[in-house]
Amino acid sequence: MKFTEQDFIIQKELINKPDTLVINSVAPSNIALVKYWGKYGLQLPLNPSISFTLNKSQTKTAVHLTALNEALDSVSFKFYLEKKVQPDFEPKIADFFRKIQNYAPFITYFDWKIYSSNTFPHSSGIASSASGFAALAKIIIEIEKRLYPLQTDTYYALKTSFLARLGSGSASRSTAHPLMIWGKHPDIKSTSDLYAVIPDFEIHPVFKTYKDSIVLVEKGQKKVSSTAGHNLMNNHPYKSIRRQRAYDHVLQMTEYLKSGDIKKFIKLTEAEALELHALMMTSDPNYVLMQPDTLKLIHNIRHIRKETGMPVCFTLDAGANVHILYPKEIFTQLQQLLFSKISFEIIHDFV
Ligand code: 2P0
Repeated sequence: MKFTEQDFIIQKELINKPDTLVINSVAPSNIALVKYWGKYGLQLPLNPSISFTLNKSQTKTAVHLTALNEALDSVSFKFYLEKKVQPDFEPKIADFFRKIQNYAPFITYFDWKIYSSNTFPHSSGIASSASGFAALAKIIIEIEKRLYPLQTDTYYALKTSFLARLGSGSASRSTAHPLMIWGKHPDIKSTSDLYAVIPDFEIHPVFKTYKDSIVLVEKGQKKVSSTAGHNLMNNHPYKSIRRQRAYDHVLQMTEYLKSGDIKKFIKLTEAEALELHALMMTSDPNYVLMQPDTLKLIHNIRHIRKETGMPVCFTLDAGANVHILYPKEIFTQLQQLLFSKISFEIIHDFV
């Protein structure tokens, strides 16, 4: 079933308006295997991407709503992160509310207090915008369900991803488990640029319990904001070839995830991570986002794989941190050979 933007627009008039509402939600982070890099229009992806949804790295959000006498032109809200008012985050949230107003007009009938906390250290380089906007989108859909309860579960699920996308592209892939594809792919049914979908194939058991140990090589604010990074693709010399390769990679990745072909999975996952960084190194201006310790870890992971035959590999986000991916059965061996020798903080997450 496919939905259009038009399908997600709802009437402005409220039939019933509760005086107060408190709603909680939790949403996880995700790690892309084939990366989203570059966008156009209103948060639409230049290429399709596919990701594992994580479990431990989460944003928990609670909203307290108070009904207003009449709807405002924009949403009145305050945002608290770890119980502290965070005005720095307000412009991005205000922008999100503005973008979704057509699809959730009821948001302007309330005054919002938004309380968020992350299970991972803030500014650790783990994308809090993905889990953060996914958690907020879930809350908005929960309100919609209460005020307009007539739609199907599929509609609400896809609209959650649709709204999350308008907050942050990768957030569209943080709304369901264990795997999501965002971006239209001509050879994969039901995919859309508007929202992410759970692929309609059975994922091989080995990947259902895959682990992602995230090594926090570099904490702190990102060197290049994601939005600035995506914009670098607009005039990138490799834009069209990257697009074609991402199409091919998403299709290949779905094959490996189905068949459980870990060897090919490893080769493609690492190639995608390096391709993302190669794109940044060849943009104008260009960026080197890896640190010496990122490279050391990459070499170490490859060395261990070669010497022991263990199926361990890495992927990277748009930063210096390293995501180490492996089947859960080899955790103890990796603990001895690798993790115990790393001096950085490690978050042992899983699919
Ligand atoms: C991804 N990244 O697929 C890619 C790979 C980082 C590297 O999506 O501007 O925070 O909010 O849509 O989603 C990070 O970008 O950017 C990202 P916006 P987002 O996960």
